[in-house]
Amino acid sequence: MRSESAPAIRLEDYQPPAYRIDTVHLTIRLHPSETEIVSVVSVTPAEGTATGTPFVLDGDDLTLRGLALNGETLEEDAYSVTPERLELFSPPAEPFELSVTTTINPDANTQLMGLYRSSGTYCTQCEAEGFRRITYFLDRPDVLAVYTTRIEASRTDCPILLANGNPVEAGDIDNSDRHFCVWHDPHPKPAYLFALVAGDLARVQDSFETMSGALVELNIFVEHGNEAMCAWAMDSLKRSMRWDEETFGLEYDLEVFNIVAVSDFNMGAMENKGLNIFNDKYVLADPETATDQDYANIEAVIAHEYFHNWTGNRITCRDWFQLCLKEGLTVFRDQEFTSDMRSRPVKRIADVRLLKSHQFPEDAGPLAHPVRPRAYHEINNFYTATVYEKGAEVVRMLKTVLGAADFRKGLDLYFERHDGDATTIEAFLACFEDATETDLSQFARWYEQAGTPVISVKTRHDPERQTFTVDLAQEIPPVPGQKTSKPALIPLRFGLVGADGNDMIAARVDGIEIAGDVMLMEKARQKVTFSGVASKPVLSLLRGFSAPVRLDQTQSEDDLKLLAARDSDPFNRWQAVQTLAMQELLRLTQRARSNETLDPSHSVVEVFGRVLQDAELDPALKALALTLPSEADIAQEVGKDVDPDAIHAARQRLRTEIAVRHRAALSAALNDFMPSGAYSPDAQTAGKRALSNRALHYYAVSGADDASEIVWERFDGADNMTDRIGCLTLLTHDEMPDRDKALDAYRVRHEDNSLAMDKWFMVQATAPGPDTLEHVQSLKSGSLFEESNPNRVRALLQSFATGNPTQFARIDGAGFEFIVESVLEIDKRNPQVASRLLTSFRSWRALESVRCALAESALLKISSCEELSRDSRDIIDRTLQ
Ligand code: B3K
Ligand code: ZN
Repeated sequence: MRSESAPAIRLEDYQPPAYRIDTVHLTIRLHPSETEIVSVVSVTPAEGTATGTPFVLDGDDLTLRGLALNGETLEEDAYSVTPERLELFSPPAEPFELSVTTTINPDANTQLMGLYRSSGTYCTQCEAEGFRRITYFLDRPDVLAVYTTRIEASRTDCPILLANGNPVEAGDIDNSDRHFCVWHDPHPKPAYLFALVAGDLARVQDSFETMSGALVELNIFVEHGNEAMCAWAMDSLKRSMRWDEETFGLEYDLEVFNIVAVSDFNMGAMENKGLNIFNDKYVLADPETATDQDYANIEAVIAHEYFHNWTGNRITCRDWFQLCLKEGLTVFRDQEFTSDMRSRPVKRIADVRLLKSHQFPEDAGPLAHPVRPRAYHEINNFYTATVYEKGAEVVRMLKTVLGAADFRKGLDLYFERHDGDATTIEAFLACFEDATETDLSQFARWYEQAGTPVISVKTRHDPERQTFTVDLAQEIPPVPGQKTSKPALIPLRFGLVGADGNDMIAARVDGIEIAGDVMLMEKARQKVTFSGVASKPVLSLLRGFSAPVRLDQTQSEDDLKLLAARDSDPFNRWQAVQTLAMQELLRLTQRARSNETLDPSHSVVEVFGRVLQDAELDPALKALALTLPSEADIAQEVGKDVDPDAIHAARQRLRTEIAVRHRAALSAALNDFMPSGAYSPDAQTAGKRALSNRALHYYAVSGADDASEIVWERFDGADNMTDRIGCLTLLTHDEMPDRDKALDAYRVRHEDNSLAMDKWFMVQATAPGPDTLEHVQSLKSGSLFEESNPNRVRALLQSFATGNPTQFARIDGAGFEFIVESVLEIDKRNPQVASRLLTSFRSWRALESVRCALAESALLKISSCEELSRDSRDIIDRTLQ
């Protein structure tokens, strides 16, 4: 007997709550194994609620210790209780006060949802449904209450006591070691934004003056000894606060803003009101342990959580189906922040790479769902690339369709109209419709339909009539459970590039509406004709990746080369290089499958040489252009009957050919771009470092006599983590002579730093060598692996399953077996981490038949398991459907 799926929750079944909770007074007496929570809530029947309607509260793994209504202990026949539910059969028709006492065991909480301890620090994670693991409550985002939280704990163990809002009172309790602190949050909020932290933490303090002159105290709390690693996070926070004021007029609204870094956390960070809790990976940085990418990630995640204060907290979601209302919009906002802080084109390319590598496969596989899903079994499984990244693309398209000024008008109206609300996508779109008198009903389909639209493109030039015609057709490939799909409104930014690389000035004579340089495609098939086009242009379509679609367009190598060299849109320049590389990689993959000699095209290899030597290209962009599509990207493009070994062979072959052919230029680049002076994480210096490391990546396989020596010396002499880990990756992945020596040296150097050690695990887990699986298995049973730490699990197991296609999908099936066993083990302690790991099978049906059958039998093993969490049951059922 296998465990059954939980019933689906459906958007169409949404009912407003029968009762309101206006205020919550919590008293939390912390104890490692027996924490007591007294929750006093003031309850009012909602308008229209019939007298005597039962009051039903959510719980999860709770023990009820006391229950009183308006101060009187409730008779046992007045309610029923289980660990998952508390029901008052016939509550008063008038407003009433309910006092609920529960006890919980933070030390036994291995799920890391609700209240738990991480390295001795008490902390909480309540989104999506963790508050019900603390006390019985109406744990749904449309119940907004004002919270007052009193925390009591041992002063020795927990000198720091934090909750949401502002601190209002603190003191000792009866001359004991125990003390208390009371926090009050004046902003009504849903329970998922509740937070509490207590521990012995160091404080890094700063302040910020808001645009209206209020002084906000800023604190970052970390483990003692890590204070010096908070400077970047603090700087990022202050820049985020200023940016939101300058860009959207949005100001912070409490006296204090606290950030706490913890080492055991299921995801990146959490935007609890006034008390953001972070995975320490997104707070701590110094040149010795953090890469340039880490610095960029910290900046982005700090900004993202801060921006939630308005998009998520002040305006929250009515129900969890509306998750993209806060997540898509907030990702869009953090992307814009990074674009303003750094290079806009580089950020756009990075975001599109992420979208294509994470969201496109999700949309093309069994886990596909609309940006706003209509049903779920376990909401934690919907914090996906589709909700976040595609959700952000939809907001970006809205801006493109409306134009920047009208977009801002709509957003201003949203903040004005919905401040304090728990609302919906419909209400969000209505603000843009009302502010700009635009009908967005067709645009709304982006929220409703799963699947990545494919746009087929054909062009015709008529030299006699001097016209240029573009024929377009849009279609969403079949998605499981989605019967039909309707044409979406697709904004296509474009240019007609002349032989000199300049954009031609051409007038539209017929067809699709064009606003500025954007075609607004509305129908399934549409064409557009331009006049005054004397010579044949090259169509540069989807500039800046103006819509999350795939293009089905055949362009000649010459046309792509022109775009690669001259397109005025930096994104499409990068894209053209990638397309050329991808076409070549597909050809080489096919050869490898039929065991033919792999002979890369001379002219494609030349394109890389030209990029390398282009004196005008920004180094960061150049580094990106020189990065070949990943093996997973190629697999996606191959689409079906995927053979990871053939893909790997093809990619290695092209990389080596580029390296050998351009050895001299690479040698120059690796020195020319190596930044000198003290380490700085700024975008420009980081871009140079990226280029120098990219050059080294090729140089290492160029056959140069001094390659091994250079890589080792750079590794050994590195004064920053970016260079050190770059070299360690090369030494490990390319099995260079100093590999073991380097891995040992790294371990000895960083043994005490868990985040740096995660990188050590990740580098080894993603090495393509034939024995990596066995090596990963031994690392997993070794003393340095920590099963209870989600970062470590992700560093070793998730990176193996998602970043090592040849070993994960090994032809003997052992890679699949290993991950399945790991999922089953982890599922017992932490379902969220397990179910996330399980999603690494999402593209299993695209594999060639032998591997596909092996994957299926591994997955069936999970499916037949009797005791599976709801999280993993949901993923396995959908993966196998
Ligand atoms: N809102 C949180 C994610 C919560 C995930 C719950 N399983 C972080 C963020 O998106 O900012
Ligand atoms: Zn978010």
